Amino acid sequence: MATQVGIIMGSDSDLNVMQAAADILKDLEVGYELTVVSAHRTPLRMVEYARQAKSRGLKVIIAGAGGAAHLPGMVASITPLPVIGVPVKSSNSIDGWDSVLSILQMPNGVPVATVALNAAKNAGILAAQIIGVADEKVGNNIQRYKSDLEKEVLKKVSGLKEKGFENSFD
Ligand code: RP5
Repeated sequence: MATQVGIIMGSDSDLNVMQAAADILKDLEVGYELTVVSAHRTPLRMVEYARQAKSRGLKVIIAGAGGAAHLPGMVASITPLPVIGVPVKSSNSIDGWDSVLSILQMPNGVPVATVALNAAKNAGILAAQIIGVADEKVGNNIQRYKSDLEKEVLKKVSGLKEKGFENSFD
């Protein structure tokens, strides 16, 4: 399976959150790589990673960081690839808000598709959806994933009915 998504994070302490992106990409049969790239501690590695990402064959980058989270935005400023940012509620974070705002509030011209706090799973799904536009197998896997979600909810609807909660809709 070709590696199409690069998952990077500011520290290995982000892995407990970022693992969810790797897990869902595996489920959706999207090839990924995962490593630590720190905007503040390894700025030259960050520049090189971003510069080489497209020529190495990546299609999407998922970047997670906590606190003063500059990694997703800086990578997006260098690469032409779409960057999905995952704000991480880290040990140096003030309730996650610093990370959310650092990743979300990008200037015009340099977008980062920011998911919810710690929502690495959604970042993985979004990356797969982007890949799935041109990759039929991945696109079909996304369709299946969505229909499984629907089935799960409908099971919950039946569960509520079985408990005696009625509605006039179904
Ligand atoms: C950020 O600082 C990292 O992304 C991480 O969320 C946070 C803390 O890093 P460590 O001190 O745990 O390495 O740059």
